[in-house]
Amino acid sequence: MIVTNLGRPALGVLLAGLACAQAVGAEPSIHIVDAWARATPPGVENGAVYCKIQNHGGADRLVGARTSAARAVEIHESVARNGVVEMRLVDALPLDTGASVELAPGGTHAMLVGLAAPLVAGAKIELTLVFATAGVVTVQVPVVDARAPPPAHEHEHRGQ
Ligand SMILES: [Cu+2]
Repeated sequence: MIVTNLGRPALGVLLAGLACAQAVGAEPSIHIVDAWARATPPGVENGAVYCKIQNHGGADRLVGARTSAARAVEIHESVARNGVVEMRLVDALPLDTGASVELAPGGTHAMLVGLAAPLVAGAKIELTLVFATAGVVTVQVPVVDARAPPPAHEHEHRGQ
């Protein structure tokens, strides 16, 4: 009798174990770590998100991003030219096998274009990154009041 009574719970545990194994197997090969967004003062239209993208899978490409916090998300790289830092739109950010690519102030960043509201320190926004192979990866991004403000010219070169 005792064996019979334990039958169903034991099966349940077994199935739970299988489901867990599947979840681990389906874990995305792309990891996003240390994500943060710079807090923005009222009236500023654009924001920026920084993070590290770690690719534990095969060669891949970051091909897009979106967030409910802004009208659009563009991948930009900052390029110094004639002593002036300009931003350039990146269609696709290549990620070699095993690569760790850092999006950081003064370099490549995810630009939030047309903020729905100012980014307030302490808040969190959700950012979805789209990879050609790994698919969609969504991360929670804390908004940080960065101590060092970016150079005033950092984001003033669109359309030139
Ligand atoms: Cu930018």
